[in-house]
Amino acid sequence: MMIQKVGLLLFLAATRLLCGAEGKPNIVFLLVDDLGWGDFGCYGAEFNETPHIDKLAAEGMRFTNAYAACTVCSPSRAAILSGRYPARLHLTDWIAGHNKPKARLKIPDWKMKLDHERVLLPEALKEAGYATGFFGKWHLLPIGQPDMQQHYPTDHGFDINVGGREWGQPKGPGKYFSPFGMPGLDDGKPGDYLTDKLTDAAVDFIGQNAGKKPFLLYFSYYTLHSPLMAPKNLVEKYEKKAKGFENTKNELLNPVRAGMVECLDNSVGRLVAKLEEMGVAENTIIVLTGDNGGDYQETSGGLRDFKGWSHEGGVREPLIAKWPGKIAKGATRDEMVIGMDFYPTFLELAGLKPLPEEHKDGISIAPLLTGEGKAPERDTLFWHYPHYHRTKPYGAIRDGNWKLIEFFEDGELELFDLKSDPAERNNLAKEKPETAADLLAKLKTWRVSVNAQMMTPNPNYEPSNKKGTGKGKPGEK
Ligand SMILES: [Ca+2]
Repeated sequence: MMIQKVGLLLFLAATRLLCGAEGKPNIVFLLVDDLGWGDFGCYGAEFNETPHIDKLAAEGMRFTNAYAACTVCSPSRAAILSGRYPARLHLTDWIAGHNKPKARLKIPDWKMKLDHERVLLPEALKEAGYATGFFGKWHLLPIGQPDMQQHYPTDHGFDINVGGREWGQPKGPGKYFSPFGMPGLDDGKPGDYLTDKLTDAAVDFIGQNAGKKPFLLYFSYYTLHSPLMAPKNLVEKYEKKAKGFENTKNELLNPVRAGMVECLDNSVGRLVAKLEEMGVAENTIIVLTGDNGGDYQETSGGLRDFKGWSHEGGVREPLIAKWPGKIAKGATRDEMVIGMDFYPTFLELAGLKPLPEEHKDGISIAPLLTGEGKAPERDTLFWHYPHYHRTKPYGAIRDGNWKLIEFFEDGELELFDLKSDPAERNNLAKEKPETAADLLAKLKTWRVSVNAQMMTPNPNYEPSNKKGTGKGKPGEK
């Protein structure tokens, strides 16, 4: 272990000894997989029913410009845990990613794990006296590498791991239904549903710790990732609803996925009820967001594209935060927020000193949440995806209301004014070349500053081989 890390951990432990952990707020962090910007009622959905989540938003704060750090799973998760851009971590694709040996550009030698040298969010909170529980999808194990067994949630600061393994989706014998084949999770009985069983375990964790020790409940739902599977009664409910549904917003009328959303909503309701039952709801911060966009255009709430794409539907996420008496009820904020921000935000809300050498790319949004202190002055965010997926490899910058996307293969630029054109329909790159050039320069400067890995010309490029190189239309893999 690096000396710097030992020093930081000692510092945090001293904080605990000097100040104690008593009275510190509990943190419930709910990370939904493949969550579209338009999936919840409080973000405009009319087909999906999310009464508990809508109540959470009504009792807390809702953000309209919250972002995932990447358009696919693993980098977005790594950014939340580390407070660092995926580009800085060199962890820039879902694990294990796509290998495209015939593509025009060569993919850099990227990392499939989080370095142990880093002090991650759960490690910082654990040293400060928190109980730390991980539930659900991890997707940060270096598959096939010799040290794979050293990168489970419990190797990165969590006391317990319920469900986390190398999988990016349920791959057990029954997938979303029992048996699940996940570490630390009761396999249940035939018909038991994964989201419910993970919630059982999370509810138990609250029961065990509430009032005894502050806790971080990190619930990283497998849902709403494919394969789409939901309990029969809910599928039937939404099959009925779909018949004759007036679909004015071009929503996804998929009864199975809507059933999954309702199970998620029930899970949130059960967690809130348990916090209330244990008498700790007032001293608990709940944050709910997603790791990347939904897997369908129709889940994006009118934004362009979805998971795996460079446009807003791939990365803009619902974000809801509730802390009774501290975060204003029913408030909406339009400031930009991104995955790396949760780490310093939780430290500040817990009354802990920031660790700026760790969460280098995150800023605390605590002042936005509580209305106390100086609001952050950041108006620029970046994305870096040197990989082929649904999209062609790209980098992007959002600077105020401007968004520029640079496609690495040919240098093609797309420039959008998100204020007048939130759906990114009008590419202004040719009309506003100076703005495009200014943003491109900022994007390039940022890439150097984080030591981003770049693509290189591929000596084995075969122009005729287009399969899976991001030339497809939305919806094609
Ligand atoms: Ca995901």
